[in-house]
Parts: sequence; structure tokens; C-alpha cells
Amino acid sequence: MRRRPARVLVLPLVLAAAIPALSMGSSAPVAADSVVIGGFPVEASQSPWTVALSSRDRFGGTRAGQFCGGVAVGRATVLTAAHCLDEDVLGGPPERVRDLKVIAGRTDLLSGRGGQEVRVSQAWVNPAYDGVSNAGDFGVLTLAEPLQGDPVIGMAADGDPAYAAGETATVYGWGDISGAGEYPDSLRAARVRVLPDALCEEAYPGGSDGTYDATSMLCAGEPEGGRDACQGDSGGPLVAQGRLIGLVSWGIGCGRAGNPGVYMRVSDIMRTLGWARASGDA
Ligand code: 4AZ
Repeated sequence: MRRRPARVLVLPLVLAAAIPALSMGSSAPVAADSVVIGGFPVEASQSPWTVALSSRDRFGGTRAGQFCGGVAVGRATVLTAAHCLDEDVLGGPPERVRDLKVIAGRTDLLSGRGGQEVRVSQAWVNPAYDGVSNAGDFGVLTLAEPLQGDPVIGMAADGDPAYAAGETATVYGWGDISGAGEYPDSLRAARVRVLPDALCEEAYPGGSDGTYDATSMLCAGEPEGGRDACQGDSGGPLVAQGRLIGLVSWGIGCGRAGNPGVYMRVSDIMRTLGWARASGDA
């Protein structure tokens, strides 16, 4: 059977939740090229639209049950990756996960302090999501109540210069910082570049790990590797020029030369959902 990124995503997190020492991320030395691999700490207030997806029932309470990222594009609307909502990940359909929540405005998940936790009232998973090619890896969460303080980011529409190869972009998340299942307690970010589609077409021509499709996906990282998203960052934002251009989706490994990160292209998500305007509620 072909390997699906959802499995790669969830196993280390389940382990990390079950073994507190692994989830602390502080005692073990971080590899020199660690990647958000190659990242730096940020405060949630610097990227208030970055949210954590959480289920303590499923993933344990150590890091507030965080298992994926997401991004607030409306006060009650959060985009995330479809593979985060897979039955393999959640153990059943999302509506069966009673404590599925979004945590917004909290830098340190271990502290349990700050920000807000809001229940997910509805989870829509893109029916066209293909776990083999990774096409269509997005879903929309509707929150039981709107987030306080309007922590919403605008989405970059088709043709926005923020999508141009060479642009500097920033990816945010609580994901693996070394590629070895080392999950930080606090939010991190990594500076990457939007890369030419040709680099991802070459790296991911089609196979068991996925197929790069330039229409619906976005290629970002560093050609030499070293800075990247990783497991646990999935569904989180890639931002350029202050606008949302991508959602963390997949890749081979993390921060490896020749294997850039693959993101869902936000303009294509907007097209699929029929969201015409550059930002706003669904
Ligand atoms: C994952 O499995 C995953 N290096 C997310 C991002 C990347 C690789 C894997 C990109 O969720």
C-alpha cells in the first residue's frame, strides 16, 4: 500500500502525546540544520490567524492536544489540511471527535494560558481530496462561536504578486523542529522562498509520495534545504506580503535539499470554494 502523508503526520504526534519526554522538545539537542525546521520562536500575537487544531481525547493533553495547524480566514471560519481530518488521524469522522477545537492566540501550548479555545461545530473535508496524489488537501472548519478580536488574515487572490517565485514567505506552526519527532511547546516560524514550480515538478513527478500540480499547489522552501515546515505544521499558514498564499500540506522529509515543501495554493482553494473576494467569511 502506498504511504500517505496523514500517517506520517499522525504517528509521531500520537507518540509525542503519549510520551511527555518526547513532546517537551527542550532537552534533546537540535540538529544543526534543524528546521518549523530552520525556524525561530514567534508570539501568537504576531500571527493571530495561526491556530492549533486540538483534541485532547485523541492526542493527549500535554500540548493541549495539538495535532495540526490551521488559519483563520473568517471570524468563525478556519482553513486546514484535509489530511488532518482523515479518519486515520482522528479515529473516525470529524463529527465524532467531540472535543475537536481550535486554539487561537496562545503561543505556549504547554502553559494552557492565553488566547481562546473554540469548539468546531462543523468540519467540511474537500470531497475531491486524493490521499495518493495529495491533490485537494484542504478543509473548512466552522467554529461554534466567532473568534474574539477578529484575528483574520486576507487571502491572496489569483494573480497576486505574493505568489511569484522568489518572494519571501513565512510559515508558522507547532510542528516537528528536527524531523525526528521533536515537537515544540511554543509557536515557531520559518522564512522560506516561493520556489519555481519546476523544482517541485522535478522533485515530485508522481509516485507514492504525491504528485506536484502547479495549478493547485505551491512550492516553497530553500533549494539547498534547511528551512521548511514539517509534521504537525500541516494545515497552517504560508504568508507573503501579509497575505495567505498557502496551507502546509506535504513533502518528502523536512528541510532536505531537493525536496521542497508543498503547500495548497490558496487562490485555487478560493476558486474551488467559490470565494470570489480576497478575504472574508465563507
Ligand atoms: C506532513 O507529514 C508533512 N516538509 C508536512 C509538511 C512537510 C512534510 C510532511 C514539508 O504533515
